[in-house]
Amino acid sequence: MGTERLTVGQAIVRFMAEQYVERDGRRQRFIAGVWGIFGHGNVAGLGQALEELGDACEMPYYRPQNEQAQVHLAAAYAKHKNRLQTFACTSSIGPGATNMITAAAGATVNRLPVLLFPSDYFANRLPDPVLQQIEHPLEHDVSASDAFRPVSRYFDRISRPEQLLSSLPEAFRVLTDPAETGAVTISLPEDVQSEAYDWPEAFFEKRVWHIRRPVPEPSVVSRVADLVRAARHPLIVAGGGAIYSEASDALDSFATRFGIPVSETQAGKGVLPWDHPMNVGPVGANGGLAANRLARDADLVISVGTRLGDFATASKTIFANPDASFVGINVTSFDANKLRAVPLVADAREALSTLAAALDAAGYAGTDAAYRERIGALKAEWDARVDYHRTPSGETADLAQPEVIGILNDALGGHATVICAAGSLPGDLLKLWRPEDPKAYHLEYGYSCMGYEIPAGIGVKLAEPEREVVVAIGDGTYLMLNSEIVTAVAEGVRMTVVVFDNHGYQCIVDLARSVGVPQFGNELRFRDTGRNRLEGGYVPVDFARHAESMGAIGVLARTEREIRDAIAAARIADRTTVIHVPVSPEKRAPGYEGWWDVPVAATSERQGVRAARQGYEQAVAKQRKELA
Ligand SMILES: Cc1ncc(C[n+]2csc(CCOP(=O)(O)OP(=O)(O)O)c2C)c(N)n1
Ligand SMILES: [Mg+2]
Repeated sequence: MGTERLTVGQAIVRFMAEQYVERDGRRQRFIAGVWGIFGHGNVAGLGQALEELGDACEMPYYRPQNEQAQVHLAAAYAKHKNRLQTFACTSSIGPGATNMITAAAGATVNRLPVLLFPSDYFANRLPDPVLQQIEHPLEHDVSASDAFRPVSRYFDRISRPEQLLSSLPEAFRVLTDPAETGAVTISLPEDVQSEAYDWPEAFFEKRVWHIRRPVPEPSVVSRVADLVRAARHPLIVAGGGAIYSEASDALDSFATRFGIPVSETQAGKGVLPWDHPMNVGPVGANGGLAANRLARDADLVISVGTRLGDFATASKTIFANPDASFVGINVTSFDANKLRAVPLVADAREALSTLAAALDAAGYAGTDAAYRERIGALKAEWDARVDYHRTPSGETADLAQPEVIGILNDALGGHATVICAAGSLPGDLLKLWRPEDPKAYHLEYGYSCMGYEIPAGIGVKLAEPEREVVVAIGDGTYLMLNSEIVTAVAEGVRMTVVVFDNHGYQCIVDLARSVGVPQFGNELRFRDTGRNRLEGGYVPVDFARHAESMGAIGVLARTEREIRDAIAAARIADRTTVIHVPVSPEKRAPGYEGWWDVPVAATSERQGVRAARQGYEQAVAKQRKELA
């Protein structure tokens, strides 16, 4: 077999171009392109390679404004593609590399594949310390890139070119494995990146990675079927895995045939359309009235493709029935075993259809009429609450956030993808947004990383250009990471960014109040020099003009009419539009019998803190510690 002489950077580009995935007989390229910011670490390595080979390999290069953002973008792209395709990201050494770590953690937490190539200091060490080298005094082989280790599902450092021969295939195995996927990091010393090697030609042959759908073990299926048949009030909790596995049809028929209600997590919302008779809405700390009441009484909880984060379980208080049994359907054994569940380790779609067949074979007819009636009544009550919150009341000077959500959702319909990640919006969207397909609701609420939203909008738009995309973002979050608007403009991406301006971090204001802390540091206020605190007037920010300065269309919209007009114009605009909507700092959707464990100071001179602590101790007492 012949060889081909290429640099490490060139070999990576050639290799990535030949990696495909296949699931259910559908095949596609896995790496859609490479995002990167160049510096001395990668300009002669991956940078040179992309310039020379990118066109021939159909491996396009994209330039973000910030390395963190490119990884968010790649993760969002992968999420919208149900993990069947992603981007690779390259950075220079030191700060360029560490900028990617936050978003790498987000990808890993959310089980989304992203392939990262931070650069690293010289393997030959001759120029040490190279610009941006940390120089750990004790461990000479430690570099900034080592900080990727705890946030990656696979990490390697290439100190000799031939290490790629084993490292790259392993990287793709992890990326394309539904149970192992997350951030994969291959750190590339800047000298090695441009060194040449005689690669075996076979290394660049087309390779198709099969995305497995593990089937459940028959003995566990029959055990779970027994539990379902014995249950009177079963409840399904659907998470992101149900969407990635494209299990909507299987879940629909399972829930409909057996009369088992489906509640949803942030990642799972949309797996059934909001108006599906068995969709009882969100569960947990930010849950709705229907799902939370059903969860409280459920005698069997079947989770499907969820990591059961504290928001979904209301910090282990929402499944309050002491006799409840738990079943965990998950492709990842780690998640399937949570809540001490009977673990049905399998692909969500396969598990649901196999379980349905087992129940049919056992002659199971589903839940009784009384339970189905209760489900219908609770759902109707919840839908009416949602209507109520979404309808403008005229009670506040500026529109309230839930009202703006209603206006946007009505104007855009149930197939536009709404994107969000942090602040008070995720909770309100979870309760109030009404998706009509599984790709119409895109929340990053595993890492809840402020800054995900705008890059994610670009990622979703690149994944599905025909889709209407609306990024719902708080003012505080916008101020943290907005520069990818420039990228959206450069790439010709048309999306709509709606900035909910309530003068600061209002969800943390709410949280501070709940732990007895008065207003402190969370609003965007001038310094009151007398008190030396941030207690002056609001700092005004003109978000529309700010967006205009980056090349987008900027609009200020205060009323329902203005928002509707702005959305209508944004839909036919030739580029990205940013709509600045001032909203009431006070009014958000209320809680519905959920709880979130946030500790309260155990001692304080302040009466408010002591009162909050008392309430906290009562709430903590309801936590199901045995489910830890
Ligand atoms: C990167 C990052 N830093 C800090 C936090 C903690 N945090 C969560 S929400 C929030 C404030 C968000 O403010 P804004 O976007 O204006 O939304 P609002 O709460 O006003 O709805 C903060 C600081 C976070 N989630 N992510
Ligand atoms: Mg805000």
